[in-house]
Amino acid sequence: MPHAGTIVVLTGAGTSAESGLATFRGPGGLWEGHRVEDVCTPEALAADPDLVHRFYDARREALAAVQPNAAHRALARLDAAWPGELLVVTQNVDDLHERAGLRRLHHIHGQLNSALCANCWERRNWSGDLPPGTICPACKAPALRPDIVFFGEIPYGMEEIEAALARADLFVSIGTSGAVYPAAGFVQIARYHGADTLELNLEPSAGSDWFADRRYGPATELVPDWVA
Ligand code: BJW
Repeated sequence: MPHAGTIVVLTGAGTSAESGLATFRGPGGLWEGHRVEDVCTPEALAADPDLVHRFYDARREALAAVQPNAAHRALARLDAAWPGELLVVTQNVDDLHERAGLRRLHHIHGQLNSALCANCWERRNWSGDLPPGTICPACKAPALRPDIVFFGEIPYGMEEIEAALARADLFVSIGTSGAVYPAAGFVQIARYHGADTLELNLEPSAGSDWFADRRYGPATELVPDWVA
């Protein structure tokens, strides 16, 4: 049971794994068939837009076929019931938290169901395929790309997130490997400012030593137990 006024929760690919979406690293991971530098950098997008757009079209299609799981639903219950401040920061580009009913949510790495104009930087909802060269309805440039934060790009909302971490009483990390910054450093920021820290994961993450409390198992069991 959460016991603090301000809670910041960080979620990663492990939160959606039991819905049927592959995680990134490890056996069976999303990048097994793709080199990360082929699909997930601005340079790769410029060099081979067809490959990158196809990769995200396939991810968007996979997302349409899956449903939120018990971990997403438990966080939505926490959101509905928690009278204090709550911010769920997700690294996931899926929309399973929203579909479970979570409202206090921030997508730090962008969203599959969104497109970004590389000319005017307007973001808009997007469903279905997004071929390279798609015209931006706002500025008319053929510059719509997946609204995804690639390596070397600045994650969304860092100022708001760092402020929330600084006043957090509790920081909880769920289903993330702790391999990608800045999210991997959130536990250190929260600790520095005096928050309690809890890791919920299938196995210890790269940053597990930073957490005061650690529980290991599937997110669909750990998260409902924690929220109950
Ligand atoms: C379960 C489970 C179950 C499984 N139940 N658990 C050197 C040092 C430090 C930093 C850098 C460096 N060189 C470069 C950098 C920066 C770079 C970085 O971190 N690189 C590292 C590789 C070292 N970062 C960036 O470039 C970022 N931008 C940046 O830093 O800008 C500068 C700046 C920052 C802040 C302010 C101002 C300026 C951008 C990073 C963008 C990451 N993008 C991706 C792709 C998104 C699109 C897509 O989905 O395709 O985001 S990479 C990928 O990794 C994706 C994820 O969100 C992210 C994290 O992955 P996640 O979620 O942790 O998944 P996995 O697969 O790694 O782990 C799954 C976990 O789940 C495991 O732990 C399992 O055990 C667990 N699990 N089943 C519970 N059932």
